[in-house]
Amino acid sequence: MSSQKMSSKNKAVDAARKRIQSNRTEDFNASEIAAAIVEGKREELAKAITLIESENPSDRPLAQELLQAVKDLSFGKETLRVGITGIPGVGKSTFIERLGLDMIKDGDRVAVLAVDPSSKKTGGSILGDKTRMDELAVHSAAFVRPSPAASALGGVARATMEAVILCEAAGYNKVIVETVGVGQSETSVREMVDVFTLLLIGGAGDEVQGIKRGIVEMADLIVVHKADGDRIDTCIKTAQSYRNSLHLFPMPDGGEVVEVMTASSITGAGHHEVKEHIASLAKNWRKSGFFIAQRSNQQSDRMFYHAKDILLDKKMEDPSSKADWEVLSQEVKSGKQSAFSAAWSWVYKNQVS
Ligand SMILES: Nc1nc2c(ncn2[C@@H]2O[C@H](COP(=O)(O)OP(=O)(O)O)[C@@H](O)[C@H]2O)c(=O)[nH]1
Ligand SMILES: [Mg+2]
Repeated sequence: MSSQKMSSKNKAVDAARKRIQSNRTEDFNASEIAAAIVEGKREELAKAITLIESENPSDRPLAQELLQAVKDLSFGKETLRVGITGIPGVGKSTFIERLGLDMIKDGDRVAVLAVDPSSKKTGGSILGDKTRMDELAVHSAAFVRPSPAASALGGVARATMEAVILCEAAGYNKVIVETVGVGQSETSVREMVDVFTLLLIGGAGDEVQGIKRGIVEMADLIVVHKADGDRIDTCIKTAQSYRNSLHLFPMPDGGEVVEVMTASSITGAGHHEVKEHIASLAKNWRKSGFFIAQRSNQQSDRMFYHAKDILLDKKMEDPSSKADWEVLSQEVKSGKQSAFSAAWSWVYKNQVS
């Protein structure tokens, strides 16, 4: 890196630090915060996640400094990332409360993060006021983080990916990511977890459940949830019909059959089996090399998404480029230009070197 580039990067880090310091009472020192996170200080972890969730591009230099400092301090601890998806009301949060507490009984430390694409509209979050994780949220071996009310899904997903790393550095060896199974959010959650679990309701067809075929194909494990009371038989039937239709799908890359299980988070039935199955998938994948291969691919995909964001931010920083954007986006809105041609001319008109 040239000394000129280095000093402009340092300037940006300094400026971001000053801005943050002026907003917060205490000093923000990336290496100190990183050390505190690795020691397991929850407040520092929460503060760091807030920084990486910031939508303000001027917070990015400090965020990357912090992430690098954390990476330098944490060494290859064995961790497991579990994604839980399904429509609102399927019982994801209730399921996670039980799964998380069971994991803690096994000696794990558990972090729960949420990705909620609807938070922009509602201003709320899936974990929000009704977390349904009452016990987990206050447990000393758990860290429960509500979904950020960020504007762009890309932003939420990017921040969550990095939050996973921060939680692991803080000693949470199990990280559970909750996401609503509508929209595109589950695609990005798929890309940040090791085991992707789909929760379904018994007796309802795919359409009713808002489940796109593609999501079923992405799942490593399907749980027909709320298998209790007079719903048990229906749930068993639904599970069987999914098992039958999964036969038509190609064998997943990991080489493990997609199990369809039934469970209830009220009675606890099936929970032990689900937890054990998740552990056995991870174990088999570690043995076969698939676990590491999947994580490495996810790492390089993340670099790609980050680069896209950074390039766009960089171009927007240039005032004339920003002004062009406004003009062109008006033309797109009024139908004068196609979105593609406007984007093309915007990118090539003011090339930022
Ligand atoms: N009968 C039954 N109800 C459940 C179960 N799990 C959750 N619920 C209920 O389903 C509703 C939605 O649960 P919640 O965890 O908030 O769902 P989420 O929106 O998917 O996170 C709540 O009223 C829960 O009490 C279950 O296993 N059985
Ligand atoms: Mg929920």
